[in-house]
Amino acid sequence: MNSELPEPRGVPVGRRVFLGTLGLGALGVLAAPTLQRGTEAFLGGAADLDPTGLTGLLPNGGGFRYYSVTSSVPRKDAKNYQLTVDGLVDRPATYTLADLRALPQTRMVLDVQCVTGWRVPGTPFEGVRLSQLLDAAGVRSSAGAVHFTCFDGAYTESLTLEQARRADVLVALRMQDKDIGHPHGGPVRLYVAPMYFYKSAKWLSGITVTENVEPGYWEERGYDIDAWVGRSNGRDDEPTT
Ligand SMILES: Nc1nc2c(c(=O)[nH]1)N[C@H]1C(S)=C(S)[C@@H](COP(=O)(O)O)O[C@H]1N2
Ligand SMILES: [Mo]
Repeated sequence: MNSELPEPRGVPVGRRVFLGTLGLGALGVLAAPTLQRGTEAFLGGAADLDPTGLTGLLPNGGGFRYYSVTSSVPRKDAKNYQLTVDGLVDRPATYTLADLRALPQTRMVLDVQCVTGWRVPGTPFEGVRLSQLLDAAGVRSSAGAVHFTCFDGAYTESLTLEQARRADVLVALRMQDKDIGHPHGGPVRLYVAPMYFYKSAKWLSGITVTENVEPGYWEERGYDIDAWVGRSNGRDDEPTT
């Protein structure tokens, strides 16, 4: 399957239902998972053909689309969020949200580009440089890559160690100058500024240093592992960096 998502053209139901719930504010967010299940049931077989599920049809505000490959994702916050760093490192570590907030934060404002075509201009992201967490863990000389896991229980991503050490790769705590909310992958998501947005794994829970690149969720389904915007996936978008 080499199709991340269809655009919502021709399927106005999910969009209309979700826009209705947005008006309810926090209540709408709480209600969204139920509505998603209802929408999936309504559209029946279409969901079977789309590995992302119909969550991809739901607008996420400010030009973003809400993407999840699972039908529901547990909620994590400062009380129960944990990020583990392990694998080929000398000092495995576990970070709470407070731990991450106490580290130096880097803010960047660049465009976001999804491989299906949508782009959101000038989006602030802020967080801890991944390179800082890798340095703190003491990456062993045998290591060549980093594998990322998520608390949705399904999504994964990968970078080479060289890519992971770039200054524009963040373990992001804030997006659009707000703490990252649940729909956008909060409380912590990866942000890989120069690559298509599928590299920016939401609901990040694990960073494992590995010997070789292990293709992520979408890469196993046909997308490029080296996902530079404008230089991969057969696309010619304007680069984001
Ligand atoms: N855990 C997880 N991370 C994910 C995805 C996902 O389905 N699950 N989708 C990816 C894709 S394809 C995109 S375009 C962005 C969407 O981010 P948004 O939902 O904040 O717009 O998240 C990326 N990270
Ligand atoms: Mo995407």
